[in-house]
Amino acid sequence: MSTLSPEILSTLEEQAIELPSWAFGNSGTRFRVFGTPGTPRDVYEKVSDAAQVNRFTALAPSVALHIPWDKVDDYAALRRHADEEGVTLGTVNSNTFQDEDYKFGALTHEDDRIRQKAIDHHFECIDIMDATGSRDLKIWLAEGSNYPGQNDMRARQDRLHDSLQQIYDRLGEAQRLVLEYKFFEPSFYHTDVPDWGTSYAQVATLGDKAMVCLDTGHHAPGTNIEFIVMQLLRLGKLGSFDFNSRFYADDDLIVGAADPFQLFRILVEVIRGGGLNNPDVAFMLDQCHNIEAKIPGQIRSVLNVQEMTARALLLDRDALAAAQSANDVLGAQKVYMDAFYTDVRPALAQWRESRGLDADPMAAYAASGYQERVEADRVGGAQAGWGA
Ligand code: PSV
Ligand code: MN
Repeated sequence: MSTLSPEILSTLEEQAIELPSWAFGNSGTRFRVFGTPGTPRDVYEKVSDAAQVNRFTALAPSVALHIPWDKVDDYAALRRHADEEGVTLGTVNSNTFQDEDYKFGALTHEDDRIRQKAIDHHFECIDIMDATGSRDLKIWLAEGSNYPGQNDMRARQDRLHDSLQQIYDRLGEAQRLVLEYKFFEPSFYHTDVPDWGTSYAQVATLGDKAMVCLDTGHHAPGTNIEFIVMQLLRLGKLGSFDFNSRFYADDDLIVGAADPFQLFRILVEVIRGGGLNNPDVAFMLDQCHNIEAKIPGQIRSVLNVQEMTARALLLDRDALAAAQSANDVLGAQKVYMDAFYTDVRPALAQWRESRGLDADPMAAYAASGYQERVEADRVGGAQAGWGA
């Protein structure tokens, strides 16, 4: 008998996880970016690679773009290409961290010319969203300062609000802005949007179409991320996840690799707060594959999210509620851990086959010949990468 009920399976069937276009390009550290045969040279090839992940998992129907990395002349043509590959174009990520002008800030910059340039970049992103049919504009800001006293932090918050308001006012009816926070890096003393509270405070003043983006790698070690998930869902402001995992800093490793139990705890709160398969709460990956193969790295990632969602759905909420209201500490913990320790992989493999998918998407991709084909075809040109 399957460990997963028909109700759980039909919930899982709805799951959708957006892939980042940059995961298919080369990436690395400041020490070295290693090239890989077959790496896409442009966004068309990135979209084709992303489509492979969806083909073998039915979990990843959309691809997030990064501007200007994925800029093209004809977005209608890119949209058609995505459509032919069976995916859609998703979140548009802005970029205010690679231009000389942004050395001391962008949306918070005290020079009006530079701040306007950063605002205009977001207007351009919204124009692109109109052409691609994307709903979400994701804003992650690198700005902050490196030394105490370097900047007036308060004035920067005020300018940030003003900039975000101008961007927000440009959004279409069905479009949203999600503001991502990160506690440090590249700024080392203060960051203008360092935590969920700051992101929440900024988006709350903008309006209903502005939400918080929670990147799981953007917290200090030991942070109780599931508490933040609970609170943002409670406040109706959790707009999206950037899933990945970390050992030390913003490692952007495969989600569920460093701490599978943390992923379970997060998904338990997502389900508790009504955030699963809820269009208001977008699931995305934000990862880089510095040394492992990229397409299988993304396949592994979406499967990890699916497997942990299945375990979280197995949680016996009635038994947990009974133990909680009896203050049965050990009983509650047993119910919680029983779900976490249930191996759902055989049941998911069986279910995949019943839906016409391969039981083992990793093996099926490896046997498909796609990798060999792109390695042979993608000769010449400049390989795409994070930051280019
Ligand atoms: C930089 O830390 C970062 O990883 C953010 O998490 C963004 O979501 C991503 O880059 C894309 O800009
Ligand atoms: Mn992110």
